[in-house]
Amino acid sequence: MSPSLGLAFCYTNLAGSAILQQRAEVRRLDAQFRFRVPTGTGADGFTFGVFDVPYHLGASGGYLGCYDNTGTLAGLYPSFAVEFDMYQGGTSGETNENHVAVHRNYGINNYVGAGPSTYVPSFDMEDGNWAYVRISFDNGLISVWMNQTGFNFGPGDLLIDQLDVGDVDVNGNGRFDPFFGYFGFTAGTGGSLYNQIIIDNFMLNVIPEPSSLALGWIGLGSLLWLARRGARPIG
Ligand SMILES: [Ca+2]
Ligand SMILES: [Ca+2]
Ligand SMILES: [Ca+2]
Repeated sequence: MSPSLGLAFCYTNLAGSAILQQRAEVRRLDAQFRFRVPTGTGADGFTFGVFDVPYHLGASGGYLGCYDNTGTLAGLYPSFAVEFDMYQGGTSGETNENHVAVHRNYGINNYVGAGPSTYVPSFDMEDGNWAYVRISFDNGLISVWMNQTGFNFGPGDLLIDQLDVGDVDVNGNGRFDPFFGYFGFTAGTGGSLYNQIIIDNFMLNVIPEPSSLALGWIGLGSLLWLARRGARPIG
């Protein structure tokens, strides 16, 4: 039986993260997992991201445990995240409560692409059924596939197609350059909550490059839970 990760909590206004404690070069990677949201009152969602530190934890609520709510971090550190957002918040320009988006550098307003809630799955992510996800990243271009039928993704499951994350390494040249980072999940609850966001069948392949550290395929058992008090203070 595959290990599972329970993200989110039976309490409001909390943030959490589970981040692999092994640093690797962020250049090409492939990740897949499935998730479901069985119970709760509807907020907020989670991210799969690349972080500059192994203990990152952002703010709760619509910040999804990933983003900075004070501006202390936003724009300053190499990072990006694919968010699975199931609550329409009032502060980030969202126009729906069921979207996937790519944000960079811990900024809730630093979304990549056409709009903060442009990429809408063909199903309701909080309907309690398993949602299957594949994320691929290739030298700055990120693609996301999703369905509710299984890991055999077809062209119709492609939700985000080679979106350019841009200068996430923050060296100022306007384009992606490889950097070293950490991989994992974050989540947040707000005034409403999900009792659980269950993630399993997680596989990550950080694809080897000459002269770089290869992680190979790893699974969910490698992730480490972090408590709120163990995180970098941002607020
Ligand atoms: Ca969002
Ligand atoms: Ca939201
Ligand atoms: Ca750059």
